[in-house]
Amino acid sequence: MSGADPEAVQACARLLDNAQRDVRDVEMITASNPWIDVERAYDIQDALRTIKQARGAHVTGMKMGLTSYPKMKQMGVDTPIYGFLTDELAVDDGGTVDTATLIHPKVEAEIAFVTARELSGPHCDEAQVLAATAFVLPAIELIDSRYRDFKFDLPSVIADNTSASRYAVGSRPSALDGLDLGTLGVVLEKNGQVMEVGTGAAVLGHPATAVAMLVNMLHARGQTLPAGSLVLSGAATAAIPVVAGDSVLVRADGLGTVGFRLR
Ligand code: 0L1
Ligand code: MG
Repeated sequence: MSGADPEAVQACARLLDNAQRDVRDVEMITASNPWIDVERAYDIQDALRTIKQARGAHVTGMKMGLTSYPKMKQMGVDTPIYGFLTDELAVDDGGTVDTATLIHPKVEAEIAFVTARELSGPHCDEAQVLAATAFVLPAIELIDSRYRDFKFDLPSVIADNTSASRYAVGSRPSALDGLDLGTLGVVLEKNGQVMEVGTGAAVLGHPATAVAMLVNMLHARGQTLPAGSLVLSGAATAAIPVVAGDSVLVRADGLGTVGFRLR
């Protein structure tokens, strides 16, 4: 970390951690901390991860966010963002999520990668990601911004771990042989009804491109993506709001399904 007051970084991370634990929305963090740029926002995200690990959470993977061109345009940015996943966020396929622990949840369909080898930047590309992929899985990400009304700017959402809240991956791993993740179709259902359809191409043209971008972004912060990493590559569909009583399911061509219920 450089260029930021470590105490101020810690205070921001604690505020966002408390908001999540207390299920309480807060104003976007840059409103009262104008010094937070993208680099400082990743410092806050790192501090948030350290706070959670100190409490016993284990990092289970990484996620890419803002990977669709419409979302990037809406935020006025040309680069996606990344966050981390922990065991506290993992939901079993077919499991249940308690909405009393959530502020204003939305779900989106994703494709998850599990890597067989370490990947490092700065020039990681789609081919390297595919060569290093052990298998892929259908995934659902539940995002739940800690910011009031889901309103934030880019540094604020990075500091808030890219709205990461829960995730589930399918139970059946698929090797890449014969799969074209770029053209693969994805359906997001709620209560048995199709709500959104998408393709792998909605994720930066190809989900492996998003993973390569993650690796190159990690390199810029002196990190690599270790072998055995789970990566949520980004939304293949728009995110839809969910409430207690809803059941959500993702069907991805050739990858199977994954779902959970909210109570
Ligand atoms: O996973 C995502 O694409 C979410 C990134 C953060 C923006 C949002 O909460 O919509
Ligand atoms: Mg997502």
